[in-house]
Amino acid sequence: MKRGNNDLPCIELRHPSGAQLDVYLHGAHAVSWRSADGGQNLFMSSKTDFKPGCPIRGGIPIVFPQFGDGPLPKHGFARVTGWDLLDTRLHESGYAEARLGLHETAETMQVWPQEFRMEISFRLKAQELEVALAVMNTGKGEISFNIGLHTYFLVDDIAKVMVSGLAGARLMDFLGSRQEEKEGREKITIDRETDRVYPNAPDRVLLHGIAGGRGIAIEKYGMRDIVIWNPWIEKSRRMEDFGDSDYLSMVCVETGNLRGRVTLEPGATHKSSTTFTLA
Ligand code: TA6
Repeated sequence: MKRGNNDLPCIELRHPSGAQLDVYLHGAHAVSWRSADGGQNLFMSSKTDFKPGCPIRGGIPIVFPQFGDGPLPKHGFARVTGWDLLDTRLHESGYAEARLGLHETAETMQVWPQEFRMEISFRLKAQELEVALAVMNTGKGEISFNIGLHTYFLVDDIAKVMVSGLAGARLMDFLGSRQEEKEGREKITIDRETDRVYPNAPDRVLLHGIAGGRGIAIEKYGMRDIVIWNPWIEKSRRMEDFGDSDYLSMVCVETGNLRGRVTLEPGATHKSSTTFTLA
């Protein structure tokens, strides 16, 4: 564990191949993923804050228990709350793992009066990162929540980015009619502000054009939805913790139960994960 930006504690998870993942306890937020090939795979804004209570802009923000706007802080409180480091280890099957935990606090009970335990496991291999989530309902009543990963990928040039694997999938464009449409493109490119959800999306998509001209496979498990987001020019200018030209170097391909919610009976556990594999 090191002291990172603003003296916040940060875990450096290393794999024998040389791959490394840096995760802040603040928000259990992965801010850097350097694979064994030396490539940095996550975008981080140069203008982000590392202040308690503030979300970090970039990396892999955790969305829980709310996606988007609503009665809770946007995208929920998990990404702005301090998590506990449960353990780190090199697993006998060859991945390096860091496990972090979160449960209800007086602050979370004020905004979301539910008892829960949540764990996130980062499992790092040479060219692969799995992020696994588990939520346990430790209360006496049913709970219902969104959960997911708002992953910011580093790209060389947004004009060269392409997402494949969503052709024929249903979508809703948050910037358009918000009516259900169908994705007609085999290769989705980004040339404007993009903010669209693919409910019940295929479990595997490919993102082409991440830094170094590489591709990455994104495989979700127990997660229904995918969101693709890029703020483009005008929204970038309005975001204080985001550089005006940062939209050229990033794309969010988010995975989770973001449109739909998960409902858990007392004592039940929901497990979900996303595996990122460099192609
Ligand atoms: O996931 C897309 C989105 O909901 C966009 O509408 C945009 O607001 C983005 O998330 C970033 O949200 P944030 O709260 O991190 O600024």
